[in-house]
Amino acid sequence: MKRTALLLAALSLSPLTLEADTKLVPQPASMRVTDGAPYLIAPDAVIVGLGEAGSEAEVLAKQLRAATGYSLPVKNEGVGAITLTLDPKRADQLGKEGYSLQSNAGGVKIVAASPAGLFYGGQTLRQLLPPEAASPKVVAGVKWTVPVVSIEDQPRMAWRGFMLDEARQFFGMEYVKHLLDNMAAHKMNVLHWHLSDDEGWRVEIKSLPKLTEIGAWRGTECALPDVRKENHKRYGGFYTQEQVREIVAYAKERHIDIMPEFDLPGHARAIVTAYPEALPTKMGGGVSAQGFAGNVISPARPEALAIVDKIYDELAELFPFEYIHVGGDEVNHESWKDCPQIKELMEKEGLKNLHEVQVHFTKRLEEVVAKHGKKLFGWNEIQSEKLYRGTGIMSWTGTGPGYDAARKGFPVVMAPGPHCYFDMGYGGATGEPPSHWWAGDVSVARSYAFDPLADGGDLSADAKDRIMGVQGALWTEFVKPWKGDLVEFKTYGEHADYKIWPRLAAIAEIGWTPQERRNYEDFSSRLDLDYYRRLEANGTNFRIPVPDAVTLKAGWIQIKEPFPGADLHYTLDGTVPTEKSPRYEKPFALDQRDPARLRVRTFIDGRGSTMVAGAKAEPIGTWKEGELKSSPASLTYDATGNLSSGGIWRVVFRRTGGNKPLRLDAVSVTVNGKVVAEAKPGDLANRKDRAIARVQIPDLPAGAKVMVSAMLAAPEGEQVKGEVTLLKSERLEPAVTVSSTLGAYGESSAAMAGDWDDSTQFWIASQPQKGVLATWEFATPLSLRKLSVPSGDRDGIKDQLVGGDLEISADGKTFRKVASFAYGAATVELDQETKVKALRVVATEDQKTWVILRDPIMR
Ligand code: TNX
Repeated sequence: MKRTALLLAALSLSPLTLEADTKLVPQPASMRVTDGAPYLIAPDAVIVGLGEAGSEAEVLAKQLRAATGYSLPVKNEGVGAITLTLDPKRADQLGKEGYSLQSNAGGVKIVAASPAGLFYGGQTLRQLLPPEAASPKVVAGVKWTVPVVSIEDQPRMAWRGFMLDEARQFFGMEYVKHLLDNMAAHKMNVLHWHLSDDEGWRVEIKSLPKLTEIGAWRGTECALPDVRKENHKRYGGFYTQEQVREIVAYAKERHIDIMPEFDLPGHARAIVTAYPEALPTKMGGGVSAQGFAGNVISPARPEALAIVDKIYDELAELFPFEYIHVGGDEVNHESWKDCPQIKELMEKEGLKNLHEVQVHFTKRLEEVVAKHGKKLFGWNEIQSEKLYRGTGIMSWTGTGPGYDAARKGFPVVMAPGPHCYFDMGYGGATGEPPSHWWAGDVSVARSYAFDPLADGGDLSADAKDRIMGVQGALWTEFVKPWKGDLVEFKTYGEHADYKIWPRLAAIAEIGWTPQERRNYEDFSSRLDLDYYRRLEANGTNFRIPVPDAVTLKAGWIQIKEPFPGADLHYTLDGTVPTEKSPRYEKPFALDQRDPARLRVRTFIDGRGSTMVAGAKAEPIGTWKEGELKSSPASLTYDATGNLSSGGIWRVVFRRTGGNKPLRLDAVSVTVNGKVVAEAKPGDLANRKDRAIARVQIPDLPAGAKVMVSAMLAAPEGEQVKGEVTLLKSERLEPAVTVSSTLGAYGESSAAMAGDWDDSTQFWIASQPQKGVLATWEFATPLSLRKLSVPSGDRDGIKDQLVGGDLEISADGKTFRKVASFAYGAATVELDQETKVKALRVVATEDQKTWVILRDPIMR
């Protein structure tokens, strides 16, 4: 309520809202904007929907009535101020979902070859109106103007999807409708509804009542246990069949298809808790990626198959869309390995391994859905040459599995984690809510940078055509009410909105806009105040963007605004900026203050963003081609104002041109002419395209003049140029010895998991058995609050430890467990400062892959 009041106050003051808006998201395929008197919707305007366009005209009228409060009657003939025409003859030109929209002072004409096209034309019209047009309630005092434009538009890709995980959390009818509204406004057309997983089952199945009686509820008083220490007594919910039909119809009106997912045969703990007879008759071992044992149904057991068939019979009735998603990801095949029934099945069907058992199960489901006239979709793990070529493959572990499937003849949707998973953090700010981390930070820019067809160069035209589109995804393990220092979510939906918007706008544009019309600078200029006010007007709790870059250059602070005219406020003493803090207008001199204590936030209509802490140093200098020789040359740079406080710093010499290697022999730092730090040989690292020195800097006196000198050579050729930057370390980097009895791959070694160089790692060149993998012993005991040991490839999910513990020791002898590995890391926040002399990583399961261990992050 309070927020709405503030919003309205702000809107009535803002001149921006009286202006016509031509910044559309997604960007249309072609648009011409002409100067000229806009069209102003009059209170007595009539909307005409010729012939079959009538129902689309009614949908648009309903949306426009809500905000304008005008009656906007819909007629089937004559001329109206807004006219919708269905013209199948334009199909060649406009495609299945395209439209043309012409506006001038006299009104707006939308033409399309299909109802979907008319609908999208209507959504464009709403975006051409002031932001208040998105309000579900009447907003008085707005001039409902439409600029003069001529648009011809149609989508690049047929599948523009989003997946919501409602198994881990339950959002309910109102939230799903709200999500569908926003998806439709962004011209998205598939909601992939993840409705069952280890933590819950969410749809009434009349022939299997226990699925919802038992499977929809978890907590300390339920059969399905509590997860992630949420401490629920009884948490959950489900959709009745009637409610599902209501959602499907609501989506249909917005030209969105709903693809339900019931994850099988793994991720099935909710199902097997309700119906244990679906489990293997004899359980094998192992745990799933999320650490659950016994969450896989048995494809060899008649009771299990009967349950699956009943589920699919009712699903097929409920969901009219041509695809049903089987899941099929992250199946712990180990749980099948001891079951006599499965062995029997393998023998009978000639299945060579447990993956083939899953393929056999998937093939059977293909037949089940075919009986209902439908096709299957699944996560990329289901893929096999043996599957029907109508089965869709959803590529999530990267794009490789998607290209591979397209090459082999399967329809594909691309949803690679590093671009499409909104359960990852946005990055670039402090105070962000908890999130997954296995795919790295997924900034809006990183989402936007994805092109589903980019690396498919070697694909035939046919194979390329099989890549139907792109999909964003929100997994919801961490999506729940949450109160941080800077942002707060009172409901599950508020948190979901925060993680979805504006990242889903980036995905929408990938799917809709021709690749050659896409460009991030332009996109972010369209995610402006008006864009966010559209989201705000319908109650969407989007994430307010923080500045893209806060940089320090020669003692000056420069802040790059996240969108034109953003309201940025900062402090210089480490306190949290409010709207009363100084407003950033232009670059300012830091004047010896510590850049690490700079804080910046963005404000929109009284609401503040998370925070950028500290400034990133711009290069303190460069060297030109020819400046380096085969023998070391001496380079000296003024770092005053940049190297600004004591601690561990890295001096990074980065190559920006040429491809010859660098060799760094020495680095020293002087303060007021006196040497205060020198890099020791072990502190110098020469990488392919950079050389790095690590130096320990003492506290600096005020006003100190700081110089950095280096001996740098280009032994194989002088044709290299580059730049020099200073980076302050945010973590502890103590002297440590890492030991392991396991062999390392290639040039890696155990020591590389404690060399404080993020580009190296300890890569264990075998599948480790249960037991200690590595031990870190510190030269002197540390006092720690936070500790995390990452495992797996830095940029992906390769070679993560699955089933393992992190243990610490005060004396280096007796260890105690403090965290388990999940999604590639073991992380713990200790209740109090804790003495740690050593730590170690222990595998609690035999591993199925090689394992990578990296530098611990300690504070
Ligand atoms: C992997 S993506 C999963 C989900 C998790 C997600 C977290 C996929 C098919 N499986 O079960 O929620 O990672 O990012």
